[in-house]
Amino acid sequence: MVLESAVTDAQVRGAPGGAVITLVQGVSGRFTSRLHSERVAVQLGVWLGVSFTVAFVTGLISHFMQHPPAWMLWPSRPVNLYRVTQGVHVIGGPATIPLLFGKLWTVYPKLWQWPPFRWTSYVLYGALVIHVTNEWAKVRRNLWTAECVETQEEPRSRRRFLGTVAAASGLTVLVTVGETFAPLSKLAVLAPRAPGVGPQGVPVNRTAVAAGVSQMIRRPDFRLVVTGAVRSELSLTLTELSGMPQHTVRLPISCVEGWSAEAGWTGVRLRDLAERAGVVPDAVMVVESLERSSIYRSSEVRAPHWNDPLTFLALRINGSVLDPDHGYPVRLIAPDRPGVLQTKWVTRVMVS
Ligand SMILES: Nc1nc2c(c(=O)[nH]1)N[C@H]1C(S)=C(S)[C@@H](COP(=O)(O)O)O[C@H]1N2
Ligand SMILES: [Mo]
Repeated sequence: MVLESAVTDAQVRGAPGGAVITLVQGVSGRFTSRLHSERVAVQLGVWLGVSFTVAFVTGLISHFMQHPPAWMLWPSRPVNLYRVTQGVHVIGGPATIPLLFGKLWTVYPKLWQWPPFRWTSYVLYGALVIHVTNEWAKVRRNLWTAECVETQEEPRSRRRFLGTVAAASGLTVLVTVGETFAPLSKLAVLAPRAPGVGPQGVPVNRTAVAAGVSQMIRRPDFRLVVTGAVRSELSLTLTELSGMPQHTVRLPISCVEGWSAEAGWTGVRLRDLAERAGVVPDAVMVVESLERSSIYRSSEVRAPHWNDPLTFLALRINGSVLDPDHGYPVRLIAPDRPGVLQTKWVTRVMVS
């Protein structure tokens, strides 16, 4: 949980940032290494520009998927979109650090200009754009023009340096990517969770005990209620819910922490429940958990998602009844959606 909010925060604040904006320019006489050069700085700058752009855009996607303004309707397809954008966001973050250190070292003479205050990712990215615009002449001179000065430094040491930075970056990807790419899960020493590790082969962030629901979810008078702006309110026992048409789908849980894990989910389509209750097509549904106090105890399901035939109130995972930690007796599972919005221990659907 701590990690989870840290990740979300970092997305918004754009760590590990401030440094880049001050990085610039050339060589001061006191710094003798040929790697304190404009050319190396430009090459690393291009890599950094790409990785910052990717981090910024995927961070915005995650932020607005979790907290969409009223006018914003996220698509429910492709089903793995969020899994990919958030995987890239979290796994790409650490990979940027070696690039950043490489560039910091290259422009070391300028380092004392480090800003003494914190940037938001927006300010940071805006500043980065200004920086790149300012430095554009150098980029052109060093990357694309024939006058490109191989004599400026010994090319072999430059290549070795850039190679080392790239390798360090690649290594951090290698030891994280297993959190979402199962074949490399054994290498995922930097990952908070690994696919396949957890009850029923799927990782868990918040257990039923931690959420304080382990007694409530076993009560024989459990009901799933569909209420609010409906033609006829529903109040279904577990037996009635299992008596409705059951479907199976393979969908991932894609946590904002960057890990993701796919599973087979079986249950009732949310749109079948909506139809039975008589819900208007553009209604907003709020799925509520038995969990009492948590920011993840409910989540909003807007029309593109609840109309999607892949959006379920799931009763089973990989063929067996949900483990308490996966949301027994009922949990939401929907395509292209952050894990934080895949509400567990669902007992009520409020329609508005
Ligand atoms: N009620 C409730 N639902 C919740 C959570 C929670 O803390 N409470 N955690 C969410 C988060 S952050 C994730 S990543 C997924 C994880 O689902 P899993 O534990 O089945 O893998 O559940 C989501 N659903
Ligand atoms: Mo999550």
